[in-house]
This record gives sequence, structure tokens and C-alpha cells, in this order.
Amino acid sequence: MQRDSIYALPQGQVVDFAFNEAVADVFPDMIRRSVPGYETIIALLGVIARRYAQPHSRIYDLGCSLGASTLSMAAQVRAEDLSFVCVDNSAAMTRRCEQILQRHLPSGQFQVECADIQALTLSNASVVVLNFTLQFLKPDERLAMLRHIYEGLLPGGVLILSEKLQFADAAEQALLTDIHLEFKRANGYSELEISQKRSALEHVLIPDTFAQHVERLEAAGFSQVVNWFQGFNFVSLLAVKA
Ligand code: GEK
Repeated sequence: MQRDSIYALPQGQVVDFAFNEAVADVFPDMIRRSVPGYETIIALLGVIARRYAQPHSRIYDLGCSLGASTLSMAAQVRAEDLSFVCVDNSAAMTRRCEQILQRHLPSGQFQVECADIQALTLSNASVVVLNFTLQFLKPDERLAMLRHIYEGLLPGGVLILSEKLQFADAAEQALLTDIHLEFKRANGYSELEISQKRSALEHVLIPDTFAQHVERLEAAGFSQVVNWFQGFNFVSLLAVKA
């Protein structure tokens, strides 16, 4: 695994974060050292998919990056005739994702598309995963995305939604932000790396509160929303279509 040192040297002007070749090269290391609980979420969402995957249906991995969620689900699901649809709008990611999945899954079982997930037509889905992807969409376009997913889900289908959270209570926000910084330091990121990455993400990753997520999922039609995992200011929700 290549180590992430993208923000290790001072950058005259920190530009907005993008999922480019340099990021794709170090992505597994970057996300593991930046998102508390990432590896646990990946492993456990496979178990959730196992519970909800319906025979002859599709499983969508939206904002798939290198396909970690798909690999976990593929290792767990037991229903027959499932196909995986992995979508990301970064060609640097989808090229690598295709190669990784080819090494692990039968070729007829998956497709990798380089596309905007907002322009996708979903159908016959039993499981949809948005693992740390919705937070990169414009806030006013997020409800439409969830409605779109809801439409494409079969009855009894689920959305697994993982996100960075922000908190309405200022003290809670300050505390969990601080603990998250400590997590990054503990994983070897310097103060310079932490502050340059924060500037790069400022206008790119816009987190919502837990209440905003629940309200939006319900507005999209989901009948049950469960918080199944939280690591500091990162959460994963399970939203069920009745
Ligand atoms: C994992 N799910 O390893 N359309 C398609 N892809 C998008 C869009 C969009 N509109 N916006 C962002 N992306 C993965 C990790 S990373 C999370 C997901 C992170 C893609 C973007 O190119 C990137 O690959 C991914 O969403 C977000 O479980 O880096 O914090």
C-alpha cells in the first residue's frame, strides 16, 4: 500500500481536493488513516448486504473509488444471480477499480462505470451503497439523489449511507473535531498535512447533521432509518424501503 504524503510539503496555494491520479495511488492508505472505523464499516457492510441481497437483483456501489465495498459484499452475499454495478466519476479510480475487481470477481458478475452517480438510472436494486460519497454532492442536490436511489430499489431493499457528520451543538462539534484530529495525528499525519487537507476539503466535502440525514432519508421515502455504526464524527446509516 503506497503511503499518503500528498500534503506533507508546504503548498503555496492549496487547491480544492480532487480524486485525481495522485489521490487514487494512495487512496487505501489515505482513507484508512483519515476515516475512523473505515475498515470496520467496509467489513460490516458486507454482512448487511448478505442480509438484504435478493436473488436476481443488482447491488450498486456509488462513488466506489477502488471497489472496497463491492469486494466486501461480494465475499459475503449468498443470493444467486447477483450483479454488482460500481460507479465513480473519477477515471483514475474506475481504471484501478476495474483492475482490482478483475483479479477477485468473475467478469460477468460486475461492471465498473466512469459516470456521475446523479445521472445514473438505477433499477432492480436490492442493496445500494453510498460509502462516504453523498457528502461530496452539492447539498441542494442530495435529496434528489436519494429519491433516485429509492425509486431504483426493490421493496425490502436498502441503502447503506456512510458520512462524516457535523453537529448542531457547538461543544459537541468542537469535541469530536478535536478527537478526529487526534486520530489523524495518531495515524502519523503532521499538523501541516492536517491543515492543508482541511483547506483542500473545505468547499468540497460539506457534512450534514444526523437530523438532516434522517429527515432527508424519510423525505426520500425510506420507512426505517437505523444508525448502525459511529466512530467519532463518522457515521453509517441503514435506510430500508418498505
Ligand atoms: C469506499 N466508497 O472505499 N459521481 C460519481 N462519483 C463521485 C461523485 C459523483 N457525483 N462525487 C464524488 N464521487 C469508497 C470511498 S470516496 C470517500 C468513497 C472519501 C466519488 C469520488 O470520485 C470518490 O472516489 C468517492 O466518490 C468518494 O468505500 O474519499 O472520503
